[in-house]
Amino acid sequence: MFESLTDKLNSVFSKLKSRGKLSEKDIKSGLREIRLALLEADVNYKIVKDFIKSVEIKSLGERVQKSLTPGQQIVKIVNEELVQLMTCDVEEKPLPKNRTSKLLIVGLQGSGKTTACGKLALHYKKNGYEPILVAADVYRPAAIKQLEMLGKSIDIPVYTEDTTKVTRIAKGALKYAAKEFRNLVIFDTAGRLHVDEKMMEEVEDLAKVISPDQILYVADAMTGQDAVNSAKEFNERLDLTGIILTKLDGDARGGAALSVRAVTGKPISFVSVGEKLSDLEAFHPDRIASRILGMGDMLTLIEKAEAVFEEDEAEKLQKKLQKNLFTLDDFLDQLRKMQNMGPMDEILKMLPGSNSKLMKNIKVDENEIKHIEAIILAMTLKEREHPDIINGSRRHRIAQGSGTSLQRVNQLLKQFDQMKKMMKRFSKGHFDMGKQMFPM
Ligand SMILES: Nc1nc2c(ncn2[C@@H]2O[C@H](COP(=O)(O)OP(=O)(O)OP(=O)(O)O)[C@@H](O)[C@H]2O)c(=O)[nH]1
Ligand SMILES: [Mg+2]
Repeated sequence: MFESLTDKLNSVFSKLKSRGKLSEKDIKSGLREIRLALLEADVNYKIVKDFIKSVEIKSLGERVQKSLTPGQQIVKIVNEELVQLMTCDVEEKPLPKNRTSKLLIVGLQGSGKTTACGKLALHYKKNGYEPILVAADVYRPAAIKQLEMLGKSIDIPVYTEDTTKVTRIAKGALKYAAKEFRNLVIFDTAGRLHVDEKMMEEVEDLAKVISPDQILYVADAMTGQDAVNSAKEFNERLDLTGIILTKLDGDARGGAALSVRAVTGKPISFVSVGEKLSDLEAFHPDRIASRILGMGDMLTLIEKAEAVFEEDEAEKLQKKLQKNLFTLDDFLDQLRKMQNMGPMDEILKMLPGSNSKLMKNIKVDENEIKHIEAIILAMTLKEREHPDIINGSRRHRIAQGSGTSLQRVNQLLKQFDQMKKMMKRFSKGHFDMGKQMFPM
C-alpha cells in the first residue's frame, strides 16, 4: 500500500532531516520535491497546489517547536496536512439497530461492489447486526450467483427475484427483511457509467424507493484520478454519504485516497485491502497518513489482532507459560490466528519503520507456516504436549511423516523452545524490545 509515495516522501524527508538548520531555500526545494511526489502519486493537481501552499506557510511561519529539528518539524506539518486532507467535517452516524437500515452500494464496473457488499455484511454481522444482501444487479446471472455464493460463505441470506425491475426487487427485499426481523439491508447494484443516462435513472429510482441510510460509492483506488472524477459525477446525481476505496493493497501511489474526500466533500467510510471478506478496514485519516509517511499503523494492527485472538486468551496463554504447559498445539493455533490477520507482508508494513532497508529485506514465506503445520500434525498428541520426549528416532519418523526433513524438524523444535523462553521472559516483564524483536 502506497509504497512508491512513501519511498519518495521519505527520501525528501531524510534530506531535510540530515541538516541542522534549514534555510528558506532548503525548505522551498524540499517542498518542490514533495509536490512532485504527490503529482506522481496521481493526486489531483489543485489539491497538491493547496496542500503545498499550506505546508509552506506553516513551515516558514514562526511557530517552531524547540524539541523538534526543522526537518522533523516539516514532517510533522506534512503529517497534519495529510490528516486534514482526508478528514471530513461531517460526522458519520452509526446505523441504528432498532429498525431496518438500508445501504445502497454503487459504482463503476469491476470496482469491487459485490465483494464490498459481502465485506460490509460480515463487518456488520460481527458488530451485532442482522444483515441481508439484495441482488439488484439483474443483467448478469453470474452477478447474482456471485452474491449468493458470498452470502452462503458467511451465512447471510441473499434476496433475489426473477425480474429485471430493480425497484420491484427492492420492495420485495424490504418486505422480506421486515418479516424476518432483519435490521440491515445491503443492496448490490450493477456497475454503471455516469454517462449512461438510462442506468443512472435506474439507480436514482432505486434510491427513491428504498430511501437508503447510506449510499456508498465503491471506487477502485488503483484507477487514481479516474476513480475520483467518477465519484464526483455520481455524487452529483445521488448525494453519496460515503466512499469505499477498494484494492488499496495494490495501490502503490495513493492518489485516490488522498484526493477523493477533498474533491467530493464526502468521507471515505471504509477501505478494502484484499480479496478476502475480512479484508475491510474502517477508514482513519490519521492512521492512513501515518502509513503514507512510513510510520506504521499500530492501532489497526492491534485491532486486527483483537479480532482474531479471544479476549481472555492472552491471560490463558500466560498461565500456560508460567506452568510450562504451552504446547506445540498452542503454538500452531497462534500461528494460524496470525495468518488470519492477513498476508504477513501486509502486517509487517503496519509496523513503524517498515520502509527501512532492514524491514524491506525481510521476506515472509507463507509456505513456511505450511511446513510447520505439517511437522506438528505428524507428531503424536503426547509429543505435541511434551516435546522433550522427541528423541532422534522420533525426529526421523516426524520428518518422514510430514514430508519435510530432519533439519526442519530440528529447527522447529529449537524455535519452539526459544519462543517459549522468550514469551516467559515477556510475561514476567523482563522484555527487552531491542534485542528480542525477531526471536525466530
Ligand atoms: N486485491 C483486491 N482485489 C479486490 C478488492 N476488492 C475487490 N477485488 C477483486 O476485484 C474483482 C471485482 O470485484 P467485484 O466485487 O466482482 O466487482 P463489482 O464492482 O461487483 O463488479 P461488477 O459487478 O462487474 O460491476 C474481483 O476479482 C475481486 O476479488 C480488494 O480490495 N483488493
Ligand atoms: Mg458486482
